[in-house]
Amino acid sequence: MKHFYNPMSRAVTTDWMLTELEVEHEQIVVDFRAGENDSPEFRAINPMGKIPVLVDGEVVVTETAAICAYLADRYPDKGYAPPIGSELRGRYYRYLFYPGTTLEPMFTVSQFEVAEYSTESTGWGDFERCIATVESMTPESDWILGKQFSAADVVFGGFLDFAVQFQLLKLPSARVAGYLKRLKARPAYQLSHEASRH
Ligand SMILES: N[C@@H](CCC(=O)N[C@@H](CS)C(=O)NCC(=O)O)C(=O)O
Repeated sequence: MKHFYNPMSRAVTTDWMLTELEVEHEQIVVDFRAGENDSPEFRAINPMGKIPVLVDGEVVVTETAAICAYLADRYPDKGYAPPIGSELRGRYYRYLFYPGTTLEPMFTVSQFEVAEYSTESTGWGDFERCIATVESMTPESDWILGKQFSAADVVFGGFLDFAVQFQLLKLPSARVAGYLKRLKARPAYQLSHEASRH
C-alpha cells in the first residue's frame, strides 16, 4: 500500500487513520510546494494533483474521508467502522460526509469577501447553522459511536482540529475543545501529528 503524503497537509488525517490501524505502508512524501504534484506521473494517479492519495494494488483512493472509510472497511477486524447493515451506519456516514461537503466549503468561504450568495441553495448553508450543527454533532463524552472509536472520529474530529489550527474555527466551545482534547490524547494522533509540528 502506498500513501502519498506531506506532513503539512490534509494527509496528516489519513496518516492518523493508517497509524490507528497499524497498517504497514510505503509513505511517499509529495512536496507540493515544489510542484511535485504537478508531474505527469502524479497527475496520472490523481488528476486533481492533490494529496492524500492511497494506492492499494490496483485501487486508487483520493479524498481524505474516502481513504479513511476505505481503510476502516479494508480491516474490519480492527473495529473502526460499524458493520454494514447496522443502524449505526447512518450516523457513521453522516460524520464522514459532513466535513467535506458542508464544513470545509463554509469555513473556506467565510474567510473571503464573497459576493452575496443564497445560503438556501448552496449546500453548506451559513456559518451560524454550521456552528450550531457542529455543536450538536460533537460528542459530549467518548466518541461519535459511543465507546467505539471509528473512522468517523478521524474524519470529523480531524477536520475540527484542522479548522481550529488554521483559525477557520476561532472560538471552539467547551464541548468541541473537550472532544479535541480526547482525540489529541490518542497515541496514534500524537504519532501522526508529530511531523507536522516541526
Ligand atoms: N478534497 C481533498 C482536498 C485535498 C487537498 O486540497 N490537498 C492539498 C494539501 S492539504 C493539496 O494537495 N494541495 C496541492 C494543490 O492543490 O496543488 C481531500 O479531502 O483530500
